[in-house]
Amino acid sequence: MWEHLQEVDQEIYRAVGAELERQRNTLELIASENFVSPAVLEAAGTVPTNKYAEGYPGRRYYGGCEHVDEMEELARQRARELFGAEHANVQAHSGSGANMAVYFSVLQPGDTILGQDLNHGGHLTHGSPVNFSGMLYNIEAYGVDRENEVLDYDRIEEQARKVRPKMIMTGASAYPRTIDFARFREIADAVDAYLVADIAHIAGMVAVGLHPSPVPYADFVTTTTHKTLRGPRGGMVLSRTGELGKGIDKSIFPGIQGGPLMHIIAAKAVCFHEALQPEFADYQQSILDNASALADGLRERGLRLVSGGTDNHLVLVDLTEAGVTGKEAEERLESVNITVNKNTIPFETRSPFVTSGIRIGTPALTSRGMDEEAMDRVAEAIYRTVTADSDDEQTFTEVRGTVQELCSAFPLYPELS
Ligand code: DSN
Repeated sequence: MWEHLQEVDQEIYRAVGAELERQRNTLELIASENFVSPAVLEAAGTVPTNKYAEGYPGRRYYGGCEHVDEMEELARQRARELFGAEHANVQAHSGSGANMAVYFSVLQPGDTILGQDLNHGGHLTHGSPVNFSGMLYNIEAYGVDRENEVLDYDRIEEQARKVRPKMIMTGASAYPRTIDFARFREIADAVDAYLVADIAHIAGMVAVGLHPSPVPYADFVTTTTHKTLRGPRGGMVLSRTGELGKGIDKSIFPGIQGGPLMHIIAAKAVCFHEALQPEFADYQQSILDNASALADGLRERGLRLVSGGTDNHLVLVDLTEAGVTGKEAEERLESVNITVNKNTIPFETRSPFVTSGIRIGTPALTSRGMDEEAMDRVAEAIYRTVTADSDDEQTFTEVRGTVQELCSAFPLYPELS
């Protein structure tokens, strides 16, 4: 495998091989990560990487685009079918770029965006002061209720009526509960604002109807393609046809991007094809079942979960009572080959580099075939690791053994030797 790479560049060959082994031998619980299928992996490594194709199918600024046109047209058609959308732009290089394209298509610098606070589960591009969104626009942030840690739509409506945003951003990176997009539409209509749904985390569930779809309600739907959707790294924007769709196409190219990544668009088309198969709905259901089992396992052992549990693919654990910070827990778990990320929790008192929580998601382990029984073992492994004394080497050694057993029982990429 990778014999040319091995011949030309030993250092990168070794690093890529080591990364494959890391993915195989660790429990990947970062909620935004996944393992693509061998078909998506192959498509992402193919010759359209050589092709310039600025423009859109049938309207390119370069010759020789007939085959990449076919790939992009298939990706667009399949995306529309998968989400029931009128218009799809599959060229966005990332979720961040997808959100930027939406803002640039209908907002002016200084306009007001009402988005979910980063500390309450939102995303950097929904208005963080260190991100272009916070630098260019006037940001007002909504959060979750202090008591039950879920979105309070009446309060958000009150806030919207007060700040009169031009756009309301919905969607989150660390929110374990279902989002009511229909209610957000009512709020947006009440203040005559655009409604944008960033479904990067939940796109797979939305595609198969296991989370309510924002497509009937939102003016724009943005997503990445590599999280629960299990495609290559990249972004996409769905919208209605007409002015909104035309505006997005112009905003992505020539607005913020030049040549699209045609090998990645080919891989997105393969991902959408896979997501249209009946097995994909089973996979999404298993992600949810596993997240629910993991939540039960952690809660029953005594860890506090933000909002008490989960409706989706992730749980947010508040470690305050466990006596470790998010940073310490992430490092400790990494030392036993379990990968998670530290995460702020609502009403956080620590810095984003330390945090009081960890975010844990099940898409990647579910792709390896792990089930609810395996999730209980994972919950036990996490619980033992974060609550052990920091010098309890025996516990850490035992947990490493459990991780190795699970990784061997659910092998990753056996076809890559
Ligand atoms: N960085 C992603 C996440 O981990 O949720 C969101 O873009």
